Amino acid sequence: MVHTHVLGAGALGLLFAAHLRRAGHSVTLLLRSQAAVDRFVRAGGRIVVDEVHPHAGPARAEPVDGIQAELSSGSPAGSIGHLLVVTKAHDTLGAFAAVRHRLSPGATVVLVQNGMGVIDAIRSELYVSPLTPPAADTPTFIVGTTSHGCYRAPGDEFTTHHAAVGQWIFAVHPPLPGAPSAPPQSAMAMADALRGLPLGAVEAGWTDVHTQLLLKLAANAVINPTTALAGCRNGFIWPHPPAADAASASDGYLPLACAEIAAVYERAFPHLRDALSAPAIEQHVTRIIRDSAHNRSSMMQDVAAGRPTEIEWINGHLVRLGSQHGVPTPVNTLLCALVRLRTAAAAQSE
Ligand code: KPL
Repeated sequence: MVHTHVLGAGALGLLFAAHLRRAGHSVTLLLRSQAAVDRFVRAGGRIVVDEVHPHAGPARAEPVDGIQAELSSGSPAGSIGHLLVVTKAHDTLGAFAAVRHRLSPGATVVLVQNGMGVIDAIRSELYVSPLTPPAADTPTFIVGTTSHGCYRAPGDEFTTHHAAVGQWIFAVHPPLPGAPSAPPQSAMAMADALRGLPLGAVEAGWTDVHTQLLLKLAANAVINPTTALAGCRNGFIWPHPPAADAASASDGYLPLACAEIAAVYERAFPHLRDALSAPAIEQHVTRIIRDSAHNRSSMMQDVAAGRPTEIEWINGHLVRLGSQHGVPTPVNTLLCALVRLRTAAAAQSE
C-alpha cells in the first residue's frame, strides 16, 4: 500500500487518484485552497469516476502548501513519500515548489504532463545547477505519458468522466550523474502501484518512454494549437473518412507539420531516427486524431475558457530544440505566435 499525494486535481489527476484509491492505496488530494478542501469534504470526501461506476473509497484533501492545514490542526503538515503531479505543464514548476519542502528523503515524484521540458526545468530550477552534483534530497522521478482522455463537467468538481480509454506508459527517469543508480524502495513501490491500476499501464525502458513522449509531443503540437485556433474538435482537422469542407481546408498541413517535427528530431535524437521518421510521426498523429476525434483538445478548452495554454511547452519546446540544432521551424513558430496572440487578445477584451 502506498500513500500518494496527488498534485493537480483536474480530470486526469482525479482519474489516477480514484483508481489508486480503488486499488486500496491511500490518497491525499493537494487542492488549491482551504475553500476547495471544504468543498471536497462537503461533497462527501470521495472521488467519482463517471456516475455509473462505484465510488472510490474516501480520500483526504489538504491545501497545496499545507500552511492552512498546519494552522487549523496545530500540527505540521505531513511529509510526502509519493507525489503524483498531474498539473498543466505551465503550472508544474510553481506547484512543485510549493510542496517540495514536504518531500521526505528518498521520495518519488511521478510527472504526467503534456509537452516536454518539465523535468529538466524542475531539476535545474530547484535542485541542480550544471556545476553542482545532485543534492541528497533530489527525489527519484518517474515520467509518464498517457492517451486517456477525460473531462470534468462544469459544476461537478470531484467527478471525472473517462471519455477515451487509452494507455499509460511510464519509466523511472535516468538518474543524474553522481546520483545513486538503483531506484530506491519508494520508487519501486510506486511503480508497482501504477502498474496495478486498470489504466492500460505499460512500464518500459527510458528510451521507449522518451520515444512515446516525443510522439505525443508531435501529436499535441499538431492537434492542440490547430483545434484551439480553429475552434473545432480534434477529428475535424483530419476527418476520416474525409469530409469535403474540412479535408480541403487542412490539405497538406498535416504532412508539412509532421515533416518539420521529424527534421528537428532527426538532428536532436539521431539514435531514434527510425521510430521518429516523418511517416512514423504522421501515422501516430493521424491515429491520435482518429482515436480522439470527438474530444475537444486541452488547448482548445483552455483558449475557450481564457486560461493560459501549454503552447510554450509544446510548440515552443520544438522551436527551441530546432534552434539549438540549427533546424528551421516556421510552422511551429507561426503556431506559437498565433496562439500567443489569441490568448493576449482574449485577455484584452475581458
Ligand atoms: O493530449 C491531448 C490533449 O488534448 O491535450 C490529445 C491527445 C490531443 C487529446 O485531445
